Amino acid sequence: MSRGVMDGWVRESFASSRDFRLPYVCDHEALARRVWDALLDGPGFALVTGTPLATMSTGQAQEFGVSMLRHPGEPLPQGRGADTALGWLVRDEGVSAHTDDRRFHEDAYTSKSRGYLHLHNDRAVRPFGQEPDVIALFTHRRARQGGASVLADGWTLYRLVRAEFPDLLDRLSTPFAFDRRHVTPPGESPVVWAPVFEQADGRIRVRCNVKRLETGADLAGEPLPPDRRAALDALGRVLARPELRVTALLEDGDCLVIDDRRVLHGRTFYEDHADPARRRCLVRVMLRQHPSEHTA
Ligand SMILES: O=C(O)CCC(=O)C(=O)O
Ligand SMILES: [Fe+2]
Repeated sequence: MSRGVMDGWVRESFASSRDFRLPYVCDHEALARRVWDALLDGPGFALVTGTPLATMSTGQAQEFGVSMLRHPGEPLPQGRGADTALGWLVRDEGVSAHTDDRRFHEDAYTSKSRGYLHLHNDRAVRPFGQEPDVIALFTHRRARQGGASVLADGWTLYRLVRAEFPDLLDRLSTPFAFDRRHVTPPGESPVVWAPVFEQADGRIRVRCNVKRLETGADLAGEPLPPDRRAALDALGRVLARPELRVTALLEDGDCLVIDDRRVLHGRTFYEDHADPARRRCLVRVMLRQHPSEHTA
């Protein structure tokens, strides 16, 4: 890996996926230390290869994912009501993120679709009232075709916006409305307000989901003035650059661990197996960092 990854990486920063792969070890405490090194002192993500979760039933896979990650952080509940789980199943349940007229479908759980997912971080919308520091995506079963993970560095995004659109950076540090209709906790507002970029503990933190920023403004009843619209357009234009993206096709058993405060993730469209028992299924775990790790 090239030096300077702490300033932000681009695809060329990695000679190969070996630069971010970590072989699974059954000492989960030791694994947690390596994961935190990659998250806090490396590129902000790690691909843990070869966990035993691929050979388990789906229920066991959910339990294994949660227990493997108890060392790095505190797993957070996801879902609403009876659907709540620490290990959330990401699989196609027939949901489409787009309506028939190709409009984005704001209420859909995009994690329950097989469509393309644009780059985002989960914490941007405070899903189910949670603010995860880290998310992990375990591949229980991969798709027949497609469904690759796509990553982009939020620190690179920040650096490029600062260099190329300096007058828009201030706007992005003020609160924007995010539409979270699909993950609103009961009785709470479907809009959350937060800046795209903020500083915490001497690091930049990113909240980005361009689609949900667009619909968020309408939902909040506060159409974007031209300068804030221009700031979101700049964000979208920078994020669209292919040279910023790393794409990784996860094998069964692989687990992608991402610092959700820094690195954005997305997914390519996928085709599933006809046999329901073989269809793509990921277990998503969201973590809050244990206080002791803040000084790691
Ligand atoms: O299906 C995937 O690879 C990612 C889904 C996703 O972004 C999520 O569940 O947060
Ligand atoms: Fe996500």
